[in-house]
Amino acid sequence: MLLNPAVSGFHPDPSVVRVGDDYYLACSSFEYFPGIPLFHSTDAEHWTPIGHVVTRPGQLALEDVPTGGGAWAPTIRFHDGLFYLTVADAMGRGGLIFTAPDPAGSWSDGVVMIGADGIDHDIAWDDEGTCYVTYSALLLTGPEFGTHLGIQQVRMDPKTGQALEEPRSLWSGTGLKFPEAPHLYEVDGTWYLMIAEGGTERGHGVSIARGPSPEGPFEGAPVNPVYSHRSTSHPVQNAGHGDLVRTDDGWQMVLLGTRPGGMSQMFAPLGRETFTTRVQWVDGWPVVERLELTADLAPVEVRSSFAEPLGLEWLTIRDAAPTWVARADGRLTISAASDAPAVAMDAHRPHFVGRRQQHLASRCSVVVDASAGTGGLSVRYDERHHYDIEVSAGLVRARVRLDQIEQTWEAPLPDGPVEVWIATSPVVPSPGADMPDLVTCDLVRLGYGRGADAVELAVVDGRYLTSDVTSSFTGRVTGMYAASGVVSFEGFRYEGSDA
Ligand code: 6LW
Repeated sequence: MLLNPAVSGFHPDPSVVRVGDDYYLACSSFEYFPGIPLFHSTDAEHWTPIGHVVTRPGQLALEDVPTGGGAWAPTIRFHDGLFYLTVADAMGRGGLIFTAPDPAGSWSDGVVMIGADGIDHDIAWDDEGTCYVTYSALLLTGPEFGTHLGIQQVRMDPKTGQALEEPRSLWSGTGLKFPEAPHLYEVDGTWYLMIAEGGTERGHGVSIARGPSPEGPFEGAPVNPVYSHRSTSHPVQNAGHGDLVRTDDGWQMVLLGTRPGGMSQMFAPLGRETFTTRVQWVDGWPVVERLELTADLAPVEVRSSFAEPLGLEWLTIRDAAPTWVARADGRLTISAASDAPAVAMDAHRPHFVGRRQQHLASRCSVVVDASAGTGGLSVRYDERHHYDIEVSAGLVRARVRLDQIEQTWEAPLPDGPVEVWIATSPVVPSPGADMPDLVTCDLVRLGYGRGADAVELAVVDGRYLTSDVTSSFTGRVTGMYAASGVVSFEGFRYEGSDA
């Protein structure tokens, strides 16, 4: 049984490549910086973070990207001694090609593709070295915003990003909605065009066609989708958006999926994560094994002392050059923006440093010194959907922000540093429970103080902080922020468990 999730927490749209004995995997990162996380593995099962493609300002147009936009659906490939990564900077720079000699970085500034308008760009070469870019022609600019022209392809000069012909339409699935995530492979002389269709929600699936050349003509598999969890009660839903890789023991598919909670399996707190499963080839078509969740994932505890530079898990929002965060004496100091809104986490670019929630049961805690400002911990999906626990002189405040709706709970505090925490616990449907308790995914607890002095200020339904409800389709990210003045943080701890 393969380890699943392969990469937990908000890590959608995985793409994988093998080079020699090494495997590399890349995921989407939307408005977060650093962008496009990369993982390495020597067995295509255990993945270690090695860096990001986007590590400098200008590689993505992050600063003003609307919610839901940013880095979407990378494809990672290796050709002629160079790694290539194509991605759509959705509602930002558009389709991009990055290159690097070593995937751990650094990556190029990115060339904008011209003449291949859409998302989910795949890049492939035939034996003569002709480069093909195949993509989902969803138009995200201009008057035709939102129009979907199906799967298209162009021959391209990958150095300049210039398409060498007008887009040609290719096989676009069985007619389900949103044909997307195309990948092109040559397997023993036959070309395969694999796509996702059915939409990235519960109807998601993987379909495939084959043909004699990278340009087709393509003929769909006798049974498509070749993989989907739609209309099943599998604990992983939304399964789709796959990429294939040949391993020493056969083939594997990496794909995205969610882990929704509650009886209706409607709400997935962590967003779309990366899973993997084995693939056999029968009569020239892939037969995909049903993926299994790994039952015995060990609990995790990560302490960040801030004595060392911040690790690869830390993220900022729409800010590739944060000048407002500093480290000294084992503390992280965040200075608030002078123009921060009354609710700081409502800002488009809040002064926030956070990490993904990667387990269904989780707890983040940190000691806050708010003697020179106001700040705390927030778990967010986006600027319109977040739960905060905030400290200011003599006061601690829990807040739920759900679009225009806001509720707060307050308690007086003695002055001085205080530990605040945000904990999540999955809700297991039980007999006699009220309907809301049967359909929700988890509870989010916001509180302060330690041990016997711990005070739970609010317990909130977690379903409102899922991509099924929010404006974004990312995942939960929890971290520290400043709302006014200068706030310092010590001893951040993330604990997680899926048991
Ligand atoms: C991704 C596309 C998708 O580009 O969501 O709806 C986009 N499906 O495949 C962002 O993850």
